[in-house]
Amino acid sequence: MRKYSVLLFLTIVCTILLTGCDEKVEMISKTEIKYPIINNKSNFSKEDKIYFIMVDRFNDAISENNYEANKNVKTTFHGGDIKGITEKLDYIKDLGFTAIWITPIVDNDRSGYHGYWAKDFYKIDENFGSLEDLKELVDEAHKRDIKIILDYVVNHMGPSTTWLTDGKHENWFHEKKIIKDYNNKEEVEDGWLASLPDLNTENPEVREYLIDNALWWIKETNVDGFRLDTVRHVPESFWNEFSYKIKEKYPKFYLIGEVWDGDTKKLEKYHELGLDGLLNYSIYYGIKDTFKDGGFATKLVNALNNEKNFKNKEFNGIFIDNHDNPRYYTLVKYNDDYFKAALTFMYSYPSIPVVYYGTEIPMKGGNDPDNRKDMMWDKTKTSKIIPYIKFLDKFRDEYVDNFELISNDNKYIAYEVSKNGKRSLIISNIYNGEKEISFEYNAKKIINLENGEDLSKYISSGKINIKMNPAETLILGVE
Ligand SMILES: [Ca+2]
Ligand SMILES: [Ca+2]
Ligand SMILES: [Ca+2]
Repeated sequence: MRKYSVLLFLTIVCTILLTGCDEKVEMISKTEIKYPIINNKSNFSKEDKIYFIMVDRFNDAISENNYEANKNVKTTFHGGDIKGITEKLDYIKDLGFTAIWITPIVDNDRSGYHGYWAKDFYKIDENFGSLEDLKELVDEAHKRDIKIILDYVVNHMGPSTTWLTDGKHENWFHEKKIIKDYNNKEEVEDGWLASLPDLNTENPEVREYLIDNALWWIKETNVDGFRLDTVRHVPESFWNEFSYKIKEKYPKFYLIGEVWDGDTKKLEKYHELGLDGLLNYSIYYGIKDTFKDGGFATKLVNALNNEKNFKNKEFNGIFIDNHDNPRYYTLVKYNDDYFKAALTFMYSYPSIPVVYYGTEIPMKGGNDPDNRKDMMWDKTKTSKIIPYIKFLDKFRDEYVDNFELISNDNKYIAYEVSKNGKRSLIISNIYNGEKEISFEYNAKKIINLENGEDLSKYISSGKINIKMNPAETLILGVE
């Protein structure tokens, strides 16, 4: 009798275990790369210039949707909305931009004014407007030859997502373990970014959900690209499948990833998985360690050397600041010359310039959230940087296709850009004092493109010999 009970017990246990095994979803490998790579065919190129907008902080067109807005609190909604962007399309067009990247617009947690704390992947946050508003933005932008890029987050959801506890999303999240060691790949991919529930993208259900959702946004709204958030926190096999499934249906769709790392080899790896471009943190560090009082041109030169690791750098985004880093104007302590030097380099480099809203006025701001202040519209009437950005925009269209480093020491950098046989030489004095600069260069005539002044007297026997003002940048037309 006792023996019989034991047998019965074992049979039941085995049955449960076996059934359990049968029903258990098999997780997808994190590293297996099995989908073809079909990137580099998007409708973006180095002819594009992207204007980057934090939706909540740009323009408040409708006060009726300011549900959670409180302008006195830096870390909650301020009232900016999708219609507010549509209203300003002519302003953005006039600055020369061909595309706009907007921070995520999906329904967020209460204080997720920035959009990166998703609550519902299929709904637009009530503070930002409606799906109709987004469709209208895309249509109106397209009428003006402006493309729209949505910010898309698959790594995590907002801290208070109900999916953690609703019983319907078993195995949808990685175990709560906050990332501490950012050099440990497994921890970076599976751990939680601070308090953010980390989606288990190895679960085929989660993966299918996210890919379906991404395709749904493209189909519904006709947007032109995604800026992919927190790419290095999601396994490689995900990006390979995600890119393929989007490009299989929409080969012209543009995917640009945020991999917060200055190592171009690491960035290029994601390009090889199927993304078109990366936000270039290597060049960003090079720019910010060069164009400032006490900067060294060698920092940017080193970054330029590391560009060899990119196969298609023209699809990368190049930037001087963003919503995660201090505004450049603050970084250089409001020195207009260094600020212009950095802007000039960004507009001269043959990747895609990505300009953070407010750069053109120029706005100040330290670390997050100080770098996310409301756009100061009154300043657009008096800003001296707006004409400079318009000048750089035309300059880029006319001269920027090829790029070559010509000469440098620690305290100056000279580089040449050219397009359709037109050449321009750009010299930046990094030293915050007058500096004699001399280097070999082949030219008959040099003209200051900003004011038309002929500077050919500084050419002699195959060399340029010029005394430059503190932190000065010269943009020269060359014959
Ligand atoms: Ca509003
Ligand atoms: Ca909400
Ligand atoms: Ca993750």
